[in-house]
Amino acid sequence: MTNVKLITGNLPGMPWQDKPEGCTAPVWRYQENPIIGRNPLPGIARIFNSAVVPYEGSYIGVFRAEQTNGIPYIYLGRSEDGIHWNFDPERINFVNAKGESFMPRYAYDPRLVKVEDTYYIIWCQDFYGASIGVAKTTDFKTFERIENPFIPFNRNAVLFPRKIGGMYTMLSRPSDSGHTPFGDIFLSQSPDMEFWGRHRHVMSKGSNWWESLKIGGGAAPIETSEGWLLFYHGVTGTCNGYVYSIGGAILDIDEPSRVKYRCGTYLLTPEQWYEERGFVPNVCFPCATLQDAESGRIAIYYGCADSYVGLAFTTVDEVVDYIKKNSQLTETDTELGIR
Ligand code: BMA
Repeated sequence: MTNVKLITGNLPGMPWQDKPEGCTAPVWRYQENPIIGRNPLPGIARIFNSAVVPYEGSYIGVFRAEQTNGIPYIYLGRSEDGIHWNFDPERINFVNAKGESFMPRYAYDPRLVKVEDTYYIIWCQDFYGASIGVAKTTDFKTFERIENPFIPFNRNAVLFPRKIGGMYTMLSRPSDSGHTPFGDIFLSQSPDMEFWGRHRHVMSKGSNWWESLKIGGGAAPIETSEGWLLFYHGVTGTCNGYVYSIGGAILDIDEPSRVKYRCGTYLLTPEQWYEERGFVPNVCFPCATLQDAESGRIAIYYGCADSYVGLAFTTVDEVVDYIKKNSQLTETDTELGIR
């Protein structure tokens, strides 16, 4: 039994490795990382920053696949164990409501979230500037794009896995057209996944140095008895470029624009060769989790150095305890976030 309850389903067969002997960190890596290596498919140079969900007794995922011409698209993958993946040879064919092909010009950093009976894919795409695209599916055969939720520029949109106060709720990170050197997390709500409003500020970039440049939502928030557990990315700027680490926060369950706890230290930072070395060095970029309510286990899927997919593990007790013990909050964290 866990002290902190995961208010999610059970997933006893999910990927898992016990914490290595002597490890003092709250989150530990899968020993066989990376789980997806370079050139995973003909015409695809790298897969990273990708999201998975349990589906019909196994796993399904949406993968950021960088084609050999450098343009990213989203590919579907399936797995029996959540570790070894088979990818469709062609990118996902998004359609409009009439069933006609409706492809984004590019698509990257997908998240995949089930709300009620529908799976939503949320990604970054061109909308006369970088912004957010959304599609829905119930069968992973037809992927219908719905209205773009936000005007440019915006990235890192992450949907909550259930309605809050009767509203679909999405985090996002307003940005600019380039490699944005700033950025806070905001929240917006919608009655229908089409019209978005009630915008609230959630968290600013951090006062601690590892997240002093910008932050962005990561995996879909996980419902727990302490609030919404959010794994996000925090970025620092160095003389050699940006460094992306994984941070943790707990948001109020009914008013998630209020941060209850926010870890002053990172949970995972680039240390291994596959995180430090790659197309973009020094990137740990969380996009999804799997969790098992019974055991409290959590598996985090994260992009590594814009080149690989890695897995890391923790338990809800351990990570919530760590975030609470190391919490440092500011006024912009705890307030409702409207001015
Ligand atoms: C961000 C996004 C991510 C990427 C990161 C590091 O702006 O483009 O997809 O992982 O930069 O390059």
